Amino acid sequence: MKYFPISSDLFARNRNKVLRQLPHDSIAVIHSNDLIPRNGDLFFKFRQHSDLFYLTGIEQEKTILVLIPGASDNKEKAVLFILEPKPEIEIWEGKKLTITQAQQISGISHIEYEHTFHIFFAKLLQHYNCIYLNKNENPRLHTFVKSRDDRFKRIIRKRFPEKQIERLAPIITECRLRKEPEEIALIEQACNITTNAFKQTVPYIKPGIYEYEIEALLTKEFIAHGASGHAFEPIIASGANSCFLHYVSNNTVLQPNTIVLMDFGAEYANYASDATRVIPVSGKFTQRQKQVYEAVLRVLKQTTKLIITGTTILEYQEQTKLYIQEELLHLGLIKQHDITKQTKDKPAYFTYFMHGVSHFIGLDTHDVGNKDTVLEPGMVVSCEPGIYIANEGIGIRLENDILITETGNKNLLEQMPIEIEEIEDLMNSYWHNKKIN
Ligand SMILES: [Mn+2]
Repeated sequence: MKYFPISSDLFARNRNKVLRQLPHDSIAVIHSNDLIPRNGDLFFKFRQHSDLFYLTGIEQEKTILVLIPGASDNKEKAVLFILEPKPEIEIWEGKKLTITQAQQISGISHIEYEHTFHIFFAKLLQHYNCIYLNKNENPRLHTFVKSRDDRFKRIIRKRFPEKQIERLAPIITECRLRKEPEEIALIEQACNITTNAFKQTVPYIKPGIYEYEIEALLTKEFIAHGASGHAFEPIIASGANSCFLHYVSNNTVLQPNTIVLMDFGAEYANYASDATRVIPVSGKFTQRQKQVYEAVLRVLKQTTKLIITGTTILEYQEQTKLYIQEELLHLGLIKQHDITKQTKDKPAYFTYFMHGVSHFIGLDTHDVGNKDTVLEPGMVVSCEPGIYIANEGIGIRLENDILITETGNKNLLEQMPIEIEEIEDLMNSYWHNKKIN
């Protein structure tokens, strides 16, 4: 791993949170992610299942965690199964975790090899009737691909039809929402790497370079500072591309006097950051670009103030829409009569602002948590209003990562330039220095 070791206390605390919510006469089983085949004999880069990482810190395939809240010995409440290291595999793939290493990382004392799992599990089932099984319940996920958890559920249903199966996802989701201090520190580290990469990259932006050159500079800075890479496919969208919300082709050449929207974030120790900034390609915003930029910046600042304990994303998002509506009137993009005659399904602002203003951030960029989750200290959300004017080729989105605290909130990207003067200064610093030297 590329990051500093995380204290096993964190994973033990996380497990205890889940254990406390499980009925005494039940057990829970959580599987790792699969190695996903790519083509030929290749696999996609492995990324651990966020739930399994949250509960163990183990970043290896074929890992299984069993939670047994009713175990009389505290040390038997979590049992972990890992891949058995084999020299003939290690010669190709490098060292796999030993049991001692897995114990140090996870803080779990009872660890066995994965091929013994089915014997252990069959014995365990003689004493338990209720099994909590994990599932990715993200409402936005649509896939035919079955996870190890999905396949395991099918086996249980077939082989043990008399057993009662319960959903584990709501319990883990509830726990993952509120971040422990160590987790906040890791998200902060991801944000700091992202901020640094932005400052290093922006001075190189100029007309004639390709969007992917910006992506390459960001990637270099991420990896060089301990990130595993991008937390999500970076969006480097210049000119009219900035109005396509999830544009990731990044293959257009930057034109003079246009803008480039960068939506990007480093992943550190499996924790995400998520930032968006907009840069004037020629070093200075045009009058119109500046107008739209300042409108979005005002909405960002107004919305940020609303992100406090007790509210929900759904609640303050309604307010954001009103702020945007107001700015659109000032920009001359909509008229008062557009608002008067708007319907609930087709509000006037929607042509220019068509996405949500926030999502939760954590082990996943779009982390667990819903729009109606009541915010509490320790939760982290994005704040990302935007205005997209397709026929002018101007899409402005500005995004910070906001930690909810006891006393209000904290912007974890506060060191990343965002004011127009800051952006223009940063943009011109490299060429300016060149001239001096
Ligand atoms: Mn985001």
